Amino acid sequence: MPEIDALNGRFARSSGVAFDVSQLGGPVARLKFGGHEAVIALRGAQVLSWRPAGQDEALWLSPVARLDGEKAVRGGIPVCWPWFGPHPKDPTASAHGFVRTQMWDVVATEASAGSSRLTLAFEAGLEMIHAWRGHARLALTVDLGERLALSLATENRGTTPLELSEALHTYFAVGEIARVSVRGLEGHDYIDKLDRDLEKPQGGPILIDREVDRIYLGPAPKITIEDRSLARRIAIRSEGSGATIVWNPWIDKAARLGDMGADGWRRMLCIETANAGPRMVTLAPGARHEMSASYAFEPFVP
Ligand code: TA6
Repeated sequence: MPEIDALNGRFARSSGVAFDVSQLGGPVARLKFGGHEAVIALRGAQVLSWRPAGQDEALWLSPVARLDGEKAVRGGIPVCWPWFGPHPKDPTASAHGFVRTQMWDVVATEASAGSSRLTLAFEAGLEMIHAWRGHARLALTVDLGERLALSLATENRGTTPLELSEALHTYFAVGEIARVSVRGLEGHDYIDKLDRDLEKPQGGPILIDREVDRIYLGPAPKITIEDRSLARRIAIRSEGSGATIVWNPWIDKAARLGDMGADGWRRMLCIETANAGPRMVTLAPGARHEMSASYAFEPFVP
């Protein structure tokens, strides 16, 4: 566990960046800027909370989340890397890679006139786990300004090409899933993970009235979540991403997961900026790849 006083001594930035131990049991960074606030767990480099000025919490977090590393924290913005979903070859490897339960290092912080910023890094070497045979440096930068912006950068430090799939697995808080529409993916084909991985076309806006687990193919520069019950719209912008996952477990899957609380499935929607499915990234030795997503509230009259 990193020493909180040492972290604050080196990286605290006036009122913009500070470190402490979360009541969930692990070290966190707290970013503040112009009335906006965000909390990032150092374990997993996982954003746990984003509260824009004048708004309720924008991210959903499991009521039983713990930061002890025993289990990936359900909610906030998990970092899925170096594979998305099940390991492509090893069924014993954990889903969504191995960095979301590991402790990351604080490498930089900044409080400027435009934002408060935190950069965390993780060195994934050969000794990591049997399912990984690479050497890479991973960095996640979280920028809290009028938007919340995340950038996930991978540098291949090995001597062979690195095959990569990844996601910022963002759990957005919604008032009532049945009163939400997702726009910006119209006309995209998607892989339906619940129907034999069949590829299907998306007609109009996405409405959620059952379990949905879809990999939408192709870059989607702007996606919006329109939440009629909270009367708010969240705009999601992305770069360096060739796929977007839309996921809601609905009733039965949520019950099987067992860590979503009584009606968590009604209060969340995952829109995940990714490179996944057929849209993998291949990094030559020494090459660097960056995937970014930013989130902002927009005026919305239901
Ligand atoms: O992103 C959707 C998904 O792949 C679902 O299939 C479901 O497994 C979800 O991720 C949660 O995965 P996790 O390993 O965090 O329980």
